[in-house]
Amino acid sequence: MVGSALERRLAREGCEILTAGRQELDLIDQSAVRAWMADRRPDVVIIAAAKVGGILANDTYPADFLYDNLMIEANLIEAAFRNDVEKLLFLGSSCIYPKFADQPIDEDALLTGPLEPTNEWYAIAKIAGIKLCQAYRRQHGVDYISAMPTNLYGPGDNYNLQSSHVIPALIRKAHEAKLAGAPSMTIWGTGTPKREFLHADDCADALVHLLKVYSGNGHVNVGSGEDMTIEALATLVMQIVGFEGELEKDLTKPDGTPRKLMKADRLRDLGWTPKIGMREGLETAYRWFLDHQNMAKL
Ligand code: GFB
Repeated sequence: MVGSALERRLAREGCEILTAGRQELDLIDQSAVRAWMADRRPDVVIIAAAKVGGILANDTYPADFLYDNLMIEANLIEAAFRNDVEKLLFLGSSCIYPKFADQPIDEDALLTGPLEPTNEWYAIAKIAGIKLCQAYRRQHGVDYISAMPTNLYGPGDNYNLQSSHVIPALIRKAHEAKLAGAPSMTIWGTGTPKREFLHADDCADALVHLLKVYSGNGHVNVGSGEDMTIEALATLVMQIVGFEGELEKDLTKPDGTPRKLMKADRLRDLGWTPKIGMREGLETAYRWFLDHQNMAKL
């Protein structure tokens, strides 16, 4: 999802875009990554690839989330260094911060408290990615930077209900409940956790901005600066989809971290603000789902 958004955004920049699709390159395979990098020799590398998923996938496959992400980032960063890549941008996640960090979460809250258990494996891998960039910068003087996006959504999202994040899950559930004429749809947990969301196209725009203007050691939060409860999100999705039934709660499913609104000041001070509002963003995501239902249901 983020890689495609970056391709759309970079098309306006007049640069040659090299992509490494899943079929073409296994990012977990160190020698394949080294060979690809030596052959293509990019000037800039953006690490948008990762093993990602929603709260249940993170909680169910801790080994995959830790191992795959450590390997992907370590292989890419080392291969980039060996091939004199001028600039590298590593993407992390807002789950790197402590479960009970003060809100909104400042970049400096990193490593100040225990992580949220449902996604600590993914978080540890992403923290290691930040530290790799800082270590290569410190030891080798290279311009490797890190950005921490909030929960993202948009075209190309994963709509599998077992592995998806909350927005695609709610879009699909509301759509299917509407078609079935169901009396209700079910959300996981209490509906009280708050989340901050950003459209993938806004995220891509922020990342290109960072590549142009930022060369610092510290990671930068990439968010909208606003959050909402899961229940409010579900109500908005139901309105957009046109499902008028009731909302049920499955309390056997986890809530995860109670809140993770990130402080947006660093990115705003660097001259970037989001452009796509929640309603507009959700409408475009729903349209993409309707146009790609066969693919989205895989
Ligand atoms: O988006 P989500 O799966 O990830 O869940 P996290 C956000 C909130 O939505 C949680 C609730 O409180 C869920 O319990 N929720 C309600 C649902 N209904 C549903 C549903 O049908 N599906 C899903 N998936 N959630 C992830 C991390 O945490 O956020 C990752 O696990 C990553 O590592 C990502 O950082 C951005 O926001 O809880």
